[in-house]
Amino acid sequence: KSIVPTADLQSFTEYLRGCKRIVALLGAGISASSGLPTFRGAGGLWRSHDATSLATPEAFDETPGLVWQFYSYRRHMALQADPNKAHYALAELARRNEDFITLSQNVDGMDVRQVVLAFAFLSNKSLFLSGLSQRANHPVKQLHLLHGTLFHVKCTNFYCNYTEDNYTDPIVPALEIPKKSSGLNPSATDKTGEQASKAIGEALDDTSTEVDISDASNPIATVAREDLPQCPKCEDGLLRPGVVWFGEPLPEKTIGAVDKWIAAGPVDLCLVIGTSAKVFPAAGYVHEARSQGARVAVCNMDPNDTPGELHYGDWFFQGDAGVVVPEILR
Ligand code: BJW
Repeated sequence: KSIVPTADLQSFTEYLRGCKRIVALLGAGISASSGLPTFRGAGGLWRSHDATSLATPEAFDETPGLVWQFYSYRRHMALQADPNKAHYALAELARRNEDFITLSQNVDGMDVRQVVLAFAFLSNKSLFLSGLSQRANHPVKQLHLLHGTLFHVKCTNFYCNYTEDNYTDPIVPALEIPKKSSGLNPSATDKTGEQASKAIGEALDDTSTEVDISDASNPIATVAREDLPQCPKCEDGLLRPGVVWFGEPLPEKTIGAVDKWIAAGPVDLCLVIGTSAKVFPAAGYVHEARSQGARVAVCNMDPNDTPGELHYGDWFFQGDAGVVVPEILR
């Protein structure tokens, strides 16, 4: 049974059928459907820290160990998450319509150029390595990662330009997520030594045995600066995640490509999915599309999280993006 009101669904699908130029702005809510945490509201706390307070150059300067623990945890989670039905529905829309672009604020993916390389060189492995939208087979030319990716790292030394793609989990041993005691002891069981070590190996591979370090009641060790990822080129700077923090510019090429697409003609429809639309310049694209005459369709769990006010002719679809998006794009 559909959770989307029939009248809204009908008027939306009729309008969608006539649309040529469509832009979707994605936020953490779409990945929440795949089990990844959001930034604001419920789920916006990492240990006792507001997630947005860790996403700043100042936080990295002051407490690089804590900030790396936060990002290392998120890299680990993103590598294990699977795309959900919303990612697949958007990928399908992109395949049907070359004039549809997705602007993702999420960093669980990788740079478009690198996805192409990964597909060429790694074949099946790339399915594991790339981000949620890419793994749902979203055409890469139509996908723009506004806030970078967790799997790109760069040197913090102003005079060094070192960058690399890095999927190693953990990126350095000091950032390994501790395991709970498995409770298995080969000598205390009636298993053979081989059976017991296999059971222990399985238990150690099982993420459910990991300590949930996002929960502040579980203690974590302080990681010393010298144990954090170091730049192999200048051998002086720390490496940092290649994401866009507050106060930093968005990737120039990405913004250039998006601005060119926006300028190429009026946008008919703007989908705003799982984002509080509070962060600029990303949220500004909704206003820009609207100023060109686009109608706006918002999908969010929270009816109060909309980009400014909804206007006459806009739609609000309340619910889990993983359920609502495939329904409205069917
Ligand atoms: C569900 C759901 C489910 C849950 N289904 N829904 C203009 C005006 C005012 C301020 C500014 C401005 N222009 C720039 C600024 C400053 C600043 C800014 O915007 N500040 C605001 C807070 C006011 N912007 C910047 O600093 C940007 N840089 C910049 O402007 O540079 C200029 C410059 C030019 C030249 C030289 C130098 C500088 C950079 C912004 C970077 C944002 N970075 C982060 C961290 C990225 C790395 C990381 O991931 O750790 O990006 S912050 C964080 O917020 C992250 C997100 O991408 C971004 C947006 O969050 P999002 O995705 O909307 O998440 P939530 O949690 O807020 O919302 C989730 C939503 O989902 C909620 O609504 C839920 O209800 C919903 N939901 N489950 C559907 N299952």
